[in-house]
Order: sequence, then structure tokens, then C-alpha cells
Amino acid sequence: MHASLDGQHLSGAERLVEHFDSVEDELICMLHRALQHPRGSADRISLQVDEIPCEEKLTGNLLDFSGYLVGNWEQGRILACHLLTEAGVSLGAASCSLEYLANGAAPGGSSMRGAMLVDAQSGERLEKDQTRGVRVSRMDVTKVVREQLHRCLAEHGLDNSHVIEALILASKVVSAPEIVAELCWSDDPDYQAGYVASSASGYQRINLLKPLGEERGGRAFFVRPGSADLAGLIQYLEKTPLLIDRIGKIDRGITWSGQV
Ligand code: WAQ
Ligand code: MG
Repeated sequence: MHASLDGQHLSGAERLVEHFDSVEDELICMLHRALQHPRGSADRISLQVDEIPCEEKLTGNLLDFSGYLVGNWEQGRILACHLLTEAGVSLGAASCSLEYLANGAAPGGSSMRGAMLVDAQSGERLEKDQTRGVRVSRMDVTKVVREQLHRCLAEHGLDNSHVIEALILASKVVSAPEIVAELCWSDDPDYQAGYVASSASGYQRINLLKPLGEERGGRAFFVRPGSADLAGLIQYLEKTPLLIDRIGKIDRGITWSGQV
């Protein structure tokens, strides 16, 4: 679903539906989402439905979730840099990517529509189009996992669509063997949280990664140095259907002392 208002993007979402019978219900949910967006009711809505042959579908697991609480966004960025280096990203690649996102990674200093691809050692940007970037798509959790996730996240007061969608996206991203880690924070001016994800350490949420009111956000996918088949990686991230049928652990937030 893509929805816009006065020619401006308003909302977008997608689902992988297991049974044909649920397609209609999901479409109605999407319609409501577009019409009841907090920033207004859409005046243009596109709904697209694609059949996916069963043999194309992969299954996988959701990353473990843990939360870090920092006192301010500057500390959050120091922590993000530390977690990235722990995951195997060089200090240079981590710090220049934080800077790209902070300054708006698209030409002209706005947010990209998709993610940067960054060499985890050199920090070189590898995506062909620095406005569009790489757009991860075709991933979802099963209905059972979605219900478990709502329940577990609600216990920590974190049952919101930002968290759920980011956790699903990150789970697909770091499931690619070429990816070392992901860094993300939102482009919504009033949503300050973000995360560092890797297959070894899971989804590590950081409550503050940018100042309130900041519209520049984005994503960096750190690629293992020397990965030859970038086209194959992009194909996997953008096109291969992944239905996540196992939930991970959900841990309570821990306060970060600022010591690295
Ligand atoms: N594929 C790649 N990059 C994307 C995609 C996608 N499908 N969707 C968005 N992006 C990029 C794009 O540059 C956006 O500007 C940026 O990511 C942020 O997107 O509390 O809300 O949808 O645990 O604003 C993370 C923290 C929230 C959640 C992320 O991202 C939590 C968020 P947004
Ligand atoms: Mg957003």
C-alpha cells in the first residue's frame, strides 16, 4: 500500500499473507491505515497484490530484541558507533556512516528513500543511486508471530508499528550472509529511537539517536569487505520473499552507563 496526501508521501506498508482467504481482510486494514494516518487522511491510495509461488518463499527467524536507554542522543550515537564496531564494522566506516545519516545521505542533504550500502571496512558507499538506495521489501512475520510480538512488546510498552516494522526489516537484512550490521534511525521528526542490528547481537534498540524535530533519518547496511555479488545481495533484499515464522527473545531495556 502506498498512500499520499497533497502529492506528499504519507504512508506505505506491505504484508506477506499466508492464506488467500485473508487477502481481503488485509487490504481493508491497509485502507484504514491510509485513511486514518495521524498526519491526515490520504487522498490517493494504491493497493497492489502479487501472487508469490510457494516455492519462492523462504522462512526465517526474528532477531532477538534488546533495548538500551541513554540520556541524550549524543550518547546514543556514541553507543551506536560502539555496537557497530563490536559487530565487525571498522571505526572509520561506522563514524562516517553516522555522519552521512546525520547530514542527510541523499544528494542535497535530505533523507534517502532506501538504505545506503556501506563497505564495512573502508566506509565506501556502494549503492548505485544515492537518492533511492536499496529498498528492502517482501518480508513479514506469520500471523502467529505477529500476535506473539504484539503481546511481548506490549509488556515493555513498545508495541508500536515503528518497532515491529523495523524489527522485521532488520531481521531480513542481517539474514543476508554479506551483511555485517545495520544502523537505522527514523525520519519522523518526533520519533527519536533507532537501532544497531547484527546476526550475532540481534536488534539493539537505542531510545535516542537524534534530536527532537530532526527530519533526517536513514539506514546503512554494512557489507562484508570483498563481497563480490552485490547484485545478488540487492536482489535478495528487494525481491526475495521471506516469511518469518519464529520469534526471538525480547529483553527489557537496560540503562547504558556511557562506558565503552
Ligand atoms: N528499505 C530500506 N530503507 C528504508 C526502507 C526500506 N524498506 N524504508 C525506509 N528506509 C530508510 C529511509 O531512508 C528512511 O528515511 C529511513 O530508513 C527511516 O525510515 O523503536 O521508523 O520508516 O525500535 O522512518 C527505528 C526504531 C524506527 C524503531 C525506524 O524508520 C524502534 C523508522 P522510517
Ligand atoms: Mg518514517
